[in-house]
Amino acid sequence: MTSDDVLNEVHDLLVQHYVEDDDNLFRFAYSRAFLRWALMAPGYKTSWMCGVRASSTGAGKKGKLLGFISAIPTHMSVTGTGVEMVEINFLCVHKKLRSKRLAPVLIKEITRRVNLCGIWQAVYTAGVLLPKPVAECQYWHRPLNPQKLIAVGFSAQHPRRTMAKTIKLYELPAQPTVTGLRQMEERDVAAVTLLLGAYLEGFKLAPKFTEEDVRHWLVHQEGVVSSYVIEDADGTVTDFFSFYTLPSTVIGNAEYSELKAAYMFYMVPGKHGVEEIMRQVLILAKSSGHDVVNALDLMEMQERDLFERLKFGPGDGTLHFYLFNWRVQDKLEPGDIGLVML
Ligand code: MYA
Repeated sequence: MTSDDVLNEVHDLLVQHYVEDDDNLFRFAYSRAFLRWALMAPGYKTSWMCGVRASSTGAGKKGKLLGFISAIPTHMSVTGTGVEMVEINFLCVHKKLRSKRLAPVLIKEITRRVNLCGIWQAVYTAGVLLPKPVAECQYWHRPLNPQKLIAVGFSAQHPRRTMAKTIKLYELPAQPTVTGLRQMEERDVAAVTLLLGAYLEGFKLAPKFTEEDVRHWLVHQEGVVSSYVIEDADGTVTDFFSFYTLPSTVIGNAEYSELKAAYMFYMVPGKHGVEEIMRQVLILAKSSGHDVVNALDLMEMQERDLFERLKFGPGDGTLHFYLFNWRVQDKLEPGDIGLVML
């Protein structure tokens, strides 16, 4: 990831071959800056970014990258026990090499490399159902640009609602509506670490973030992670929230090539409730050119009513959470999950 060439190779493999929706209309298109952010986490190791290439085609030439998997270190709290583990992400095999059991090879190899460092547990999420999820969460979607979402087939047009009425329905104020809201900066790291640490203790599966983690994951980075704090009149930070930007390629549409989605990331409701905070996310995501806000029904966002009041609609995707080599007594509820993976 420190080399632009390798970053480009991973980026290109994922843009062309990574996760698509069930109807193959959209494919995640992580930006280069996003991949650096996601993979160069505190404590990252280059040996945990594992690729498979085709044989070299000539002297000094590297073969094409055909498969990839990554691990980053994380300190997780699982039903009250602290566990050093890794987050596995970006497992991808070139479309022409599918169903040849390359994925199990990548998984075994990353397991070996992680084990070499004395780590025996992992957490990962996937849309597919594998044995055996510790939790299942549902996606919700809040249109910001309904006209485009309908044109690309992301949303269906309501049969008895005109486009003008649809646009009006999803209108939002141009500016945030709470006072004391500003972008999170480096100087907020200590306050946000304390607030978030205390908040995440309330969940059965959640990371434990150090100040270094918060600096990496949560200081505002334009176009990658958007983070905000809400301050009291005396300058005390009372609330925090963030979302990340993950575009998707619109496959085979003549009019639009990309859908710009914002995903709810970490938040700490304090003086303001979850609903008020999510409303600020909608406003800020809209004013920064996003087409849709996506959220999972985890943390305090499990209430159907809450999503409906904010005009989110339920998605057809389920995200399964998995733990490798760690058993939880009972299946966790979405409201037990305080972890957001990218
Ligand atoms: S989730 C994102 C996964 N990526 C995509 O969906 C991108 C598009 N798809 C592809 O690139 C391929 O279809 C993939 C499979 C690579 C997914 N997680 O090689 P195959 C099993 C785990 O013939 P392919 C993410 O990144 C499948 O059940 N296993 O298949 C988290 C079958 O196994 P079995 C999966 O389609 C990844 C086997 O692979 C997944 O060519 C966490 C077939 O292999 C999946 N998402 O390639 C990985 N999909 O026969 C686990 C299929 O047994 C980490 N399979 O049923 C475990 C912890 C490791 C670290 C431990 C450290 C201590």
